[in-house]
Amino acid sequence: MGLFGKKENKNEEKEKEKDFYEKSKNFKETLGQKLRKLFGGKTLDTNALEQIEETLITADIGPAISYDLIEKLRTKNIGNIEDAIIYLKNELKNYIFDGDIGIEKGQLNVLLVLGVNGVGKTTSIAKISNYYLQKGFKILLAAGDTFRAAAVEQLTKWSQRLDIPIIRQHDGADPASVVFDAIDSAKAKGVDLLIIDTAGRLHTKVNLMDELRKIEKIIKSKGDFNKKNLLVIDGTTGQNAFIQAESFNNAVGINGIMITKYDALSKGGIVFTIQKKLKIPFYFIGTGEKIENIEEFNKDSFIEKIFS
Ligand SMILES: Nc1nc2c(ncn2[C@@H]2O[C@H](COP(=O)(O)OP(=O)(O)O)[C@@H](O)[C@H]2O)c(=O)[nH]1
Ligand SMILES: [Mg+2]
Repeated sequence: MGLFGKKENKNEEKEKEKDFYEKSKNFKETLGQKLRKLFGGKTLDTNALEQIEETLITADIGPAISYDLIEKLRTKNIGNIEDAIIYLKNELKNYIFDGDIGIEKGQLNVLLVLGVNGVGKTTSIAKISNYYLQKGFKILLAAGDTFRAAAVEQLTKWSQRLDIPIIRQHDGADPASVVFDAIDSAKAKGVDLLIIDTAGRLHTKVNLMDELRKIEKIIKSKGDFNKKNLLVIDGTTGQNAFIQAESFNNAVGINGIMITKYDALSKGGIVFTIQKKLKIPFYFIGTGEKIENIEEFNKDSFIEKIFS
């Protein structure tokens, strides 16, 4: 699968996707559940260690890290899975880190939300808005995904539900121009947080990364404020999410990541690979389709989740 996956035929695909998540919820097993099912009550021998390694890899933890972990585990003479899980949990904490998004009230913060179609950008923007609304932030949204009429509508609906203003132009408008207006408006209104939605794929000949670079340039030209690029990745897509992180990071730079769909089939291990290779912090986890299904990323509770 390429960077943009294969999502085209919108509605039908979306319905299928929903169906898939609904069903998969019942089958979702955490890494901990899998390990306990395979090895509970058994003595861990060399064979078992190899199988544990495989199980880590299927949870997207990546072959290099999985290999490291198992080699360390081998020297410890741990005989049962519960002790092995305790050991793995502790070790894995060395492979990830917490990040602080660094958004404070009383100044203009601009959050540029990036990611391929369908990962959950617009939904995440609604969740993040709600999260900061509760902290008393004054928020403004910008409908920068002008390439799909439905995208502008979707964000507009959220803005109505949350009762926050939105800057939008006509479908197909230049997103850089939307961003230009949005920053002026944010300054005029004394907004604490401007959140900009972007397209995940362009239905024109324009290259997405060029388009994003243009938006970046406009933001920079608007002065000096706290600007963060937030990449949204779908936790169910595994290694493809790593490719996305690498591509967006190379093109425009990523300050932090939100991993979504952690309630669905997510294996979560991709967090380790991304942090090891790209050293990018995770700020939030999306744990469902509802507005309140958002958590701040915390490495200890993330590891607990994986092994729960
Ligand atoms: N289960 C689940 N679904 C999510 C989550 N975040 C987003 N979605 C769903 O993913 C689909 C695509 O979301 P959308 O925000 O439109 O993605 P975008 O194309 O990146 O803007 C929608 O059906 C959302 O409800 C999440 O954390 N968990
Ligand atoms: Mg969207």
